[in-house]
Amino acid sequence: MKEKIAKIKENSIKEINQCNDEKALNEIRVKYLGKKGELTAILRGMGSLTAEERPIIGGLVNEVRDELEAFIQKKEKEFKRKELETRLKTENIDVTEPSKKVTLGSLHPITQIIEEVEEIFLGMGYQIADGPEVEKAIYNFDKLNTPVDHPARDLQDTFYITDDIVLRSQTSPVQARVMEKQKPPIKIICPGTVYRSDSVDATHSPVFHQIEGLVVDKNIAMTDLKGTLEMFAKKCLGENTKIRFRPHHFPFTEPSAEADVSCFVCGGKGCRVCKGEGWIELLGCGMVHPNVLTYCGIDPEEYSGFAFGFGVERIAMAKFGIEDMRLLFENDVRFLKQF
Ligand code: 2NM
Repeated sequence: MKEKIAKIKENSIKEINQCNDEKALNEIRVKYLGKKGELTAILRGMGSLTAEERPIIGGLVNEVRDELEAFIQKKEKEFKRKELETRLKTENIDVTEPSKKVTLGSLHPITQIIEEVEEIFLGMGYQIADGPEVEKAIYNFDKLNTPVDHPARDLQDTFYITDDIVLRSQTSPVQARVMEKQKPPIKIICPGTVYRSDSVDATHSPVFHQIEGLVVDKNIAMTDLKGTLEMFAKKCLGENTKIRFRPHHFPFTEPSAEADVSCFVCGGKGCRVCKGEGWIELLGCGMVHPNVLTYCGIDPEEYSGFAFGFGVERIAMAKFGIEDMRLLFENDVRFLKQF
């Protein structure tokens, strides 16, 4: 029996020494130490031994098993180290290889206009304000002097979430919120996304962008409005730009006006961009209605203000010569990267 164990030990050590990968090593482990392995078989057959032989043979088998196990593990570690070495040699990274080219994007034309207008008004001492796009009808309409029977409140024109919550149809609710919170002087512009229940065509989209401005202080007059907007038009569209005001109506301003600018493409002679008019409609504006001031907690006897607003898409289309608004929303990079 002792010779048999010695033979098993000799053979297995020889095999382990000769094997050269982990798979073969594992087969050796199964062959000798597995459930049906040669060494295990000896332990199983111990019943036929005498009481004196049993502890001696048992001890010997355990000794050989521990030795083999340790040797196998040592060999296993060696294989693993060798494998790592070859991987480190073959998978090394060439840090001198030129990297993949990253293409740099550009700002969306809408974002470009918003940032340009922000720069102009920041330069005139304005602050930039924003607020929720899902807005209370009170802020979108009531506080802006827009009565319950006004057509703008119609389900046909405004997206209602509930009876008193809407997707804002203008950014003026931001201004109502600022007036409520902040004492004059107030000088803000509010750029942002607005929503109206319109069908998509070359000049309409249910989602578009507006920039509205608001100034409230003591002794603010129509001349301040006109001077500010003239300066803005020149900075935005060129120093030779002229501006004209036509009477209009808005519920939140009184008096109200629309302002046109001389065509920045033809200078007023008439061309494709101004459709032969020489003038391009730029924005709506007016003196803040005393009711709006009152509803927002400002005393119209002490303070007055002016406000204005325009659609960013319209300006972007005119400035970049884009004839279909849908191009601004389809986000085809081949189109966008031209600007
Ligand atoms: C426009 C035209 C005219 C406007 C009014 C106000 C507020 F909050 F003061 F009442 N914000 N914006 C306004 C006035 C907006 O957009 C065409």
